[in-house]
Amino acid sequence: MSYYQPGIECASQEQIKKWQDERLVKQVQHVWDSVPYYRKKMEEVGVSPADIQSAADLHKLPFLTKDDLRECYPYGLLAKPLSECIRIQSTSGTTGKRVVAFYTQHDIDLWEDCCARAIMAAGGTNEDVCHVSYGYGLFTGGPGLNGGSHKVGCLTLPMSSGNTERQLQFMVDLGSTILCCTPSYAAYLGESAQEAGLQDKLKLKAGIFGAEAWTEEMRRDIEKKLGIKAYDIYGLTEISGPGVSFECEEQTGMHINEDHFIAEIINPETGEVLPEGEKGELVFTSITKEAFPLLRYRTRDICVLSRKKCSCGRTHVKMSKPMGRSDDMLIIRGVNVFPSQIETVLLAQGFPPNYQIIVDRVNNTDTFDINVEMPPEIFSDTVRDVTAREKELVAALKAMLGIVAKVHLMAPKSIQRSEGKAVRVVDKRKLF
Ligand code: DLL
Repeated sequence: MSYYQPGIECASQEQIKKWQDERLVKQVQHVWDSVPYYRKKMEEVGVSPADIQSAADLHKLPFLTKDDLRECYPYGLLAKPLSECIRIQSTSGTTGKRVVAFYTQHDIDLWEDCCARAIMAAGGTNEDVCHVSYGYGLFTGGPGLNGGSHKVGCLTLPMSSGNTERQLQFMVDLGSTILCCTPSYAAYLGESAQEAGLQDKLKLKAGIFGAEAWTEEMRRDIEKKLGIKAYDIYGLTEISGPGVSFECEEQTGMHINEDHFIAEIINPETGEVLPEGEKGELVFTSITKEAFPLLRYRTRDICVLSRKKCSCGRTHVKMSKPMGRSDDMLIIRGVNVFPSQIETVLLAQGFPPNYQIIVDRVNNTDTFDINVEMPPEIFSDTVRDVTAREKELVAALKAMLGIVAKVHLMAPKSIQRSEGKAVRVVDKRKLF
């Protein structure tokens, strides 16, 4: 079976609307019947399933946020009995603020279909060797693209991330033609291939890169180093994982799989729904998922939607690359990091909450430094003791965030105080 589904991906606007209307009505009834938390939220705003007759009524439903997910952790939003759920995935990196998502077999199927569509849009067929270097495990990148690759019928290499030398060796030996990983890792693989003189031995033709922001300059750099066409892919754990939207050959935005997800753009301050073409926060409603069907979930990603006709023939709405966030989450080396997690670790380790996070991108790799003021008692310790405290702090931060930060311990009162909001984050990356 082909996962480029002209009947679905190129359906008329009327057909898409019909699917969305019917599926939304069913989905609202499903969550009302099976999730007491949802029912309460809907009752609080005086809405019942009878009020939702079509997608035009979507705005009547309350928003759902990460805070709701945390409040309901772990099983509070589950809409199917555990006996019917077969998988859990979780957001990248974090421990303190982990979000868990559940899947039935049906949910896995539709997620893998979405990833298969992305692979087909990048030119993938059953002749391809698909090299998946996204992390496997709780992170959705590896499992999602792996499943999509199987559905397309590619020969799938479940490499996961890391061990760059072996990645390149397999790429050459097995003739990988499609690479799936974060753009940062793709850039690193490209650089390493160049250094090892392997560029001419690579058979790669396309790459499917996402999970973090990347610029057109970075795209060109990766394309040149790996000799490929590089495609963007977007998604988030809460809405299933990668494949919520993906680029086609026109590369003017990512088609959202509208038969599964309804997208809205809202004003992040007021919650007002904005007309097509206006920039705002992206909100998703999943209309076909069974186990973890989120309605009007605020992604915090700032985007623009466009229904301009696409030369590829797909009719599904396109979203721009995310242009920022409406919260303070940073994505560093593909991992979601909240400044509040860093503060939690500092306080637990006996440091004052006087710190500054400095993020930059050097040679397409994120650098992550944290300047931390020492309390006077540590400052007066011997150099050896201070070094030991620094090591402990680095380890505790790694345990919390899942990535390593370079910590710089500084003298008390050396970080500039602010008269207004403290400037906790200095993000020097050019991401958008
Ligand atoms: O990053 C899922 C994914 C895996 C997407 C592999 C693409 C490829 P989370 O860890 O839950 O899930 O992080 C979701 O990452 O809200 C965006 O802020 C950001 N993000 C994802 N894709 C892109 C992209 C995965 N293509 C959060 N460009 C989202 C920019 C992206 N940001």
